[in-house]
Amino acid sequence: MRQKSGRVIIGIFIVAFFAVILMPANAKSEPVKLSYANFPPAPTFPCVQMERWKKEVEKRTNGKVAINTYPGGTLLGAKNMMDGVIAGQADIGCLCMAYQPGRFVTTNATSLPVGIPNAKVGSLVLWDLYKKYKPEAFAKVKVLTMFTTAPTNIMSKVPVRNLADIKGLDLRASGGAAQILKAWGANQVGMPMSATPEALQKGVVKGLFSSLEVMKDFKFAETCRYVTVTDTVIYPFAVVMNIDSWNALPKDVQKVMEDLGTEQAEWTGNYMDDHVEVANAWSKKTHNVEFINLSKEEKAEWTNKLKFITDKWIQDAKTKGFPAKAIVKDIKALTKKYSGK
Ligand code: 3IO
Repeated sequence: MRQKSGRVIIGIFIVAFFAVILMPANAKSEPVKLSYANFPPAPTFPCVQMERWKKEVEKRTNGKVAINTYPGGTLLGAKNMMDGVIAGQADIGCLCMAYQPGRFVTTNATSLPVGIPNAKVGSLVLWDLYKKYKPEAFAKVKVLTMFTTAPTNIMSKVPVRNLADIKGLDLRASGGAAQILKAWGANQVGMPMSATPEALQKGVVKGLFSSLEVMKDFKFAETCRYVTVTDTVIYPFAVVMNIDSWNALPKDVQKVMEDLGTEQAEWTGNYMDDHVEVANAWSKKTHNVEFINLSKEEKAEWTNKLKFITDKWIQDAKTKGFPAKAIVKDIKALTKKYSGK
């Protein structure tokens, strides 16, 4: 009797011993490590949202995952972000879809001139559009969130007050925004944002067409002393994850990331809208940047020149087999919904 209970006690100790040395190794001390690549420098909005997402995921998973962030194209650059993530060179990557307009047809339709008023609305519209259509372009990745910039404006070294001023002017833009510049008669030069500081410095371009927070975050206000207020189209972004890295995650970690999708889109939109305000005040105060408002008649002419773009896009996308009319209709309806109209 005594001997038997002694063996039981030893048995319990052995089980407890292995439980103690094995369990923490699984459950606690070894977080899943994920790399997250981004193309522009750390102070810019795609990286600010990246750090916020990292912090939230690490917090909400109680340290089950550890995310290493790589801003500034140190792991993947602007144009190989999608393929790099698919190939597993990074677990997660943030990309600007405008840099590959033919690849992301459905989601890039949000950069048609349909009047998205700000980044918050843009981000929620884009994210809903993605969830509705689940475009084939993302079949090989897990999409974690999407968001947009605030509407685009002209930042330039020379003042642009009318269509005559913009005629033949070398201005940088990508994707949907590039088409807008062409329609206004500019000499549109295409390159990712990350290549723009050097192009401006070398004089390859005389300005750019993007959201205005870059005046501060890239210090473009040092060379571009003029802003022409057009508030035209947004640039759409996506955050994607390697599908094997995603499938390897514990279910509860996946849930944390999925639950963050809409919240992150809205957070980033809000951050962008607020930050544009901060940057505009800074540009005026620090570099005496002139904000040029087009007269009503002038503005009408500029808007007129963009009228063909959406119809042309519908025709082209339809030819490629996309439900183009429905996509545009949905973007317009979602824009109304989130604008509170
Ligand atoms: C952008 C891209 C990287 C960092 C900051 C940014 N602000 C607006 C954009 C949009 C964009 O990708 C572009 O090319 O204008």
